[in-house]
Amino acid sequence: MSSELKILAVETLLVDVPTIRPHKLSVATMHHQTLVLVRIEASDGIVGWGEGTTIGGLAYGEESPESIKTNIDTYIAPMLVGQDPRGVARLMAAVADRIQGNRFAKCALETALYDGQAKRLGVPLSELFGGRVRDSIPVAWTLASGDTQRDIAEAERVLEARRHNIFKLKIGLRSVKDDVAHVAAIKRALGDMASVRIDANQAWSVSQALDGMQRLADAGIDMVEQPIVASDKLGLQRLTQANIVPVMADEALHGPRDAFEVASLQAADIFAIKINQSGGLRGAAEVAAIAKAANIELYGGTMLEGAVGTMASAQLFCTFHELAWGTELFGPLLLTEEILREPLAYRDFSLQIPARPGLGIDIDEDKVARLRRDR
Ligand code: MUC
Ligand code: MG
Repeated sequence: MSSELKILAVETLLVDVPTIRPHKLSVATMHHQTLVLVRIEASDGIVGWGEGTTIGGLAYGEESPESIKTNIDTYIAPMLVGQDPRGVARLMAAVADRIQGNRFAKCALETALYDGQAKRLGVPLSELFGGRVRDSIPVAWTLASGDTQRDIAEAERVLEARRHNIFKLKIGLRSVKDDVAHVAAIKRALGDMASVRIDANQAWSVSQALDGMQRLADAGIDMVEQPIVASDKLGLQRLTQANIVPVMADEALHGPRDAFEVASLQAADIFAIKINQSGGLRGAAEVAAIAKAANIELYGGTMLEGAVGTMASAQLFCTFHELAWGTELFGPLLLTEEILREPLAYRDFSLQIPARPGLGIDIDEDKVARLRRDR
């Protein structure tokens, strides 16, 4: 590699964007999302973008938007500036050797490097992961207004617009009985036109989960996501092996090591693959490979990222041979502000994946500059 090409700057931007309505999870109620964007500029003029967005400050994970920015700016960016941007694997290996944890920060940086390198090579990012097997992917919508009638109206609206026919319901704040009544009412209203699933975000005990899963199965719910605390993999194993309704692991998966443990224990039927939770695109691809080897089905998860993280995820997920449960890559649709010159294309219940080089998106840098928090 020529030594002339260098990384000139690594910039981390915090961008606060209001949500279209309150988004209620068992761990947090979101009124806005803080996008953590990374911009890497190289001496050939190529700019790569990445995203390390999380949910609810420190409510969901152990990295906050502010810690991601501080740790990149203070510790990781200085390792990258002046280096050749073409050696993505080499750079990320050096970062892994010297930086503990910080999966979201690493994901944002790795994505920005891959975006830049794919643009340099003139190929979509998916090509760096073996090439795509599909040009669009199904996208679920999360109903989480906290109000049953409002959720039903919202579901009917997006179903009618052929935007989503898979719905994930956020529960865990109320009693199991009240939550199930809410879910059952929505499923009754939508009938066979939609797949309805729930995500309790770790809210239940094992016994609550066994009770809740039976009631949910009776109501026609297709799958339950992370019903119990992430660290209890044996509990997840009990729920999976109870064989009531398919169980998806989400927060239990922090990269390949966890994936191996959950797969070895046969503690999930489905993995939610998330690029940020996995520490980057390569980590996520490894999680998916472990799932495949263990005959665990795949679902493309989200940390409610904006357009950058959403498209990075899509560019990876479209390379998976099987994606039995679709994806939930709807993050940008939950936000009131558009940061792309041309919005992502959602139609026919799917997200269309551009074939242009890199992530295939065009960031409106003026808009981002207006929305960013840190100056
Ligand atoms: C999660 O736990 O899956 C995904 C969709 C949504 O509404 O929240 C996220 C996080
Ligand atoms: Mg989840």
